[in-house]
Amino acid sequence: MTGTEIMNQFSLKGKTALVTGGCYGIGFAIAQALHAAGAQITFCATSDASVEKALAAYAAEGITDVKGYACDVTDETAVRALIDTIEKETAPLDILVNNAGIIKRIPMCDMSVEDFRRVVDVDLTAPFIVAKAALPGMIARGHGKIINVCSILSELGRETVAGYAAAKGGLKLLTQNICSEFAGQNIQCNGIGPGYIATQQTAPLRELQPDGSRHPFDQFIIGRTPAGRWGTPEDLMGPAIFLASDASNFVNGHILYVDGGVLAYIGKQP
Ligand code: NAP
Ligand code: GCO
Repeated sequence: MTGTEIMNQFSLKGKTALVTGGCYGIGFAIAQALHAAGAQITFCATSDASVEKALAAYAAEGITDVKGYACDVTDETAVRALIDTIEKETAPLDILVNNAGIIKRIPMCDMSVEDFRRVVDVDLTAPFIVAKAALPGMIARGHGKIINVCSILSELGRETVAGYAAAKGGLKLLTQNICSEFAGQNIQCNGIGPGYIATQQTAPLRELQPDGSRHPFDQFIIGRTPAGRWGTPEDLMGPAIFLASDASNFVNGHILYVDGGVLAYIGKQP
């Protein structure tokens, strides 16, 4: 291969992507990255208000050809309609990024089963619903890329996040299962497993204390991360382009952890 051909493997020119929850935080950064690599971007969020706000944020970044839709990813009928609309209004989907997610931090014995179910519904069942809706078209066209946004909590547990860790652990295995079932049809399904990333979702863990000092959890994460810092949404950009592009055509069922080394590290010695 020539140098140009090698670098062209990373291009997403002519591809269409759906990023669920691509309004801000990690989803927004991934959408920006796929757009920069040449893809046409679509995204969904929970409400028209979220979509409008996000469209303004994309425009502020100079991205005006993005399309946003209000769609609850846990609603199978709405998701099927969303995929149909995208395929009619934009183009058939080449890339799906299951990014939408929620967390509820509640000690397990205080957590209601409804709260547990809602987290699993959004973080695990919804990626199944959206992938199930996107796969038949991908199979018919002979190619497709699915990226599931997992977490280091796909591998580790911690206090107060029973629903989230159960869902993200399940999402890792759903990723492997989609690979197992559809790799033969040239579908690559991989996960990105962010470590602790500074977004709205983790803002409560970084709030300054009344005396101006850092939140104890913030200090804990800095100490637990060999890189010595929180990740940023931008840290997910390169990995997302890689997993969405032809450069990763033989990478399948893999979870690419983007965690500053957390999973490699036993913790600081005393
Ligand atoms: P975030 O800032 O809270 O953004 C979550 C996005 O998901 C929002 O756009 C939200 O839409 C959307 N969403 C939530 N429920 C939805 C639903 N039922 N239907 C459609 N959209 C829905 O989260 P983030 O921190 O960027 O995280 C993004 C993903 O990365 C999540 O899956 C999260 O679990 C995962 N993750 C995050 C971290 C981290 O440290 N931040 C680490 C590992 C993994 P609205 O704007 O309409 O609410
Ligand atoms: C928490 C955090 C995590 C992160 C992330 C870690 O309360 O422990 O919110 O769940 O969001 O998923 O990778």
